[in-house]
Amino acid sequence: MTDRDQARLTYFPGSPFARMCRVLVHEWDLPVEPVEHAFPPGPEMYAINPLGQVPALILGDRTVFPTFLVLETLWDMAGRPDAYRPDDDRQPLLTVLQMGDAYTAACYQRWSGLGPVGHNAVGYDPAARNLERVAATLDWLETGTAIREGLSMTGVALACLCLWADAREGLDWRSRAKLRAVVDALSGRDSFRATAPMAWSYSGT
Ligand SMILES: N[C@@H](CCC(=O)N[C@@H](CS)C(=O)NCC(=O)O)C(=O)O
Repeated sequence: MTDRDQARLTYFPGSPFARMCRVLVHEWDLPVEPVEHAFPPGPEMYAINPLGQVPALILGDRTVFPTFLVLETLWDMAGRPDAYRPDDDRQPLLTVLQMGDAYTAACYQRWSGLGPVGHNAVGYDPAARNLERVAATLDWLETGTAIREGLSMTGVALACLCLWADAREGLDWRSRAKLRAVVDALSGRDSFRATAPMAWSYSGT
């Protein structure tokens, strides 16, 4: 059995990062078995990925993480289709993924009910700053050339984050016409329909 035959992908049903990978597995019909894990993750997740996070792509005795490398590996397994052009796409893809880290960090800070516990020696609110980063990155994508129509890895990453925001906290991404067109088109694909996150909202109580 080759590494490719043994491929497994860890995911939580709600995870936007894992969804990017699940979408591509679906789109490219890759022999990768999605393996669902419970959220919040237990300590056993650290044995798979030292960051304790999904997604991780298990290829025999090699485990690939974080998301960026999982996406590049899936693209490689698919025969390097045009959905990713590394010279042009590496920077925007990584930037979108880091925007996702900033956005999820801001959301989780709020959903965990945490507030100030002492003097703020940093000079800004990290959650607010993360949301500023998200807005600035969306503007950068809207005005630049990084997002292409159709199936692209950067577009898939962006769409999974925007649609996760719709299913959770809410984020004003639809006011950006180019991003809206790309995300709306992707969201109608079977791969997106098959991997949609369940709705959830923070009640604050
Ligand atoms: N920067 C990470 C982000 C992955 C991530 O945030 N995964 C979330 C689910 S969307 C997770 O596993 N959260 C559990 C935790 O952080 O303990 C990557 O690129 O893989």
